[in-house]
Amino acid sequence: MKRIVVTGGLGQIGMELIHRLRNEYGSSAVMATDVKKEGSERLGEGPFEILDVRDGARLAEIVKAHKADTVLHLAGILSANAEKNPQLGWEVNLNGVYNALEVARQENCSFFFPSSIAAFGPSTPQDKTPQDTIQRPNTIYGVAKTAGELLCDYYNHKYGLDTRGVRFPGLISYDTPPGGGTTDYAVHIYYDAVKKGSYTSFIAPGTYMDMMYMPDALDSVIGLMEADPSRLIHRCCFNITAMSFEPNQLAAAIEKHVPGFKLDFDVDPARQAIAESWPNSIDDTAAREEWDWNPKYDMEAMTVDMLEKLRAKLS
Ligand code: NAD
Ligand code: AKB
Repeated sequence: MKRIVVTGGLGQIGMELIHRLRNEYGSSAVMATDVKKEGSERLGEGPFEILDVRDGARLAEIVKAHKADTVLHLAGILSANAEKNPQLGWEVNLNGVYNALEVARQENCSFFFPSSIAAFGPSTPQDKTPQDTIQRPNTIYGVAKTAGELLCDYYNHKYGLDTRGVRFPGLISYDTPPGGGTTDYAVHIYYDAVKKGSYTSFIAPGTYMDMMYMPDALDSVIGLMEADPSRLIHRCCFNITAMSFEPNQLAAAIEKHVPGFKLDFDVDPARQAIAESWPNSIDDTAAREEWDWNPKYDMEAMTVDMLEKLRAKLS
């Protein structure tokens, strides 16, 4: 990656990824875009353009003008929000991917697609979910992610486009709040632990989902995009994970550092149904074998760092 365009750059992932990419490749090499402008000042030095990914012609102008060789397509509507407006979810999450792939094809750019554990569904094997398995998701977010994965692979075999992607689990971070997903409870719990010493979870006890700390997620994007293509058997998308837990286990890890921390539950049926349709844990052997994926943070290391960073941020 030398000259990069990022869509959806002001979200939970984009904001941190752009800082990291600009440190690595230079500020002027990384063009940040998003449908909104609010928050763009937090990106600091480097180019920024307003872009709605439903507007393929505007995306083409930006990629051409930037002389980009890589498009990192992060723009999206997360699971819980997409379920509230499925039409918008489809337009942004699938038509947006199609537009971005077409531009990447015309400009011969490498392409990164952030799929999700949401690309699996109730009929997928739930434990140690294999890399290649049944994908019949029942959310509009998951349907668009699965279709996006297939489209990325199609562009690879049809046009030889260098498409690559991962199935992110729930991402946990302190810099930018999550954008309306099902795994957001695992971020909110840390904020409330620091602010109030207690948290009310919208996800029920016993609900296991894969999770990852943001520094590992950023490493995964760079690691995969820089990987030797001759080693890649898979393209779109690789299972990756760092941990799997249910709410009480996370609360116990937090309680070690926030004495007296209390967790209770007020379950949201909509988000609970989504969570139950996703795997309990996924198998990321293919990513480990094909591009040396190896996360650094487990639940304990993440908890220590999250609490330290949030105490500094919220004090
Ligand atoms: P986010 O909601 O925090 O950010 C998404 C960004 O996309 C926002 O800044 C939003 O303004 C922008 N956006 C929305 N509609 C747009 C449009 N029409 N045109 C251009 N930009 C638009 O999401 P995130 O957590 O940063 O996720 C980025 C990508 O990674 C998404 O595709 C998401 O599905 C995927 N992903 C995220 C997670 C996670 O836990 N954060 C897990 C799996 C996959
Ligand atoms: C969500 O909950 O929607 C995201 C995801 C796992 O895709 N965090």
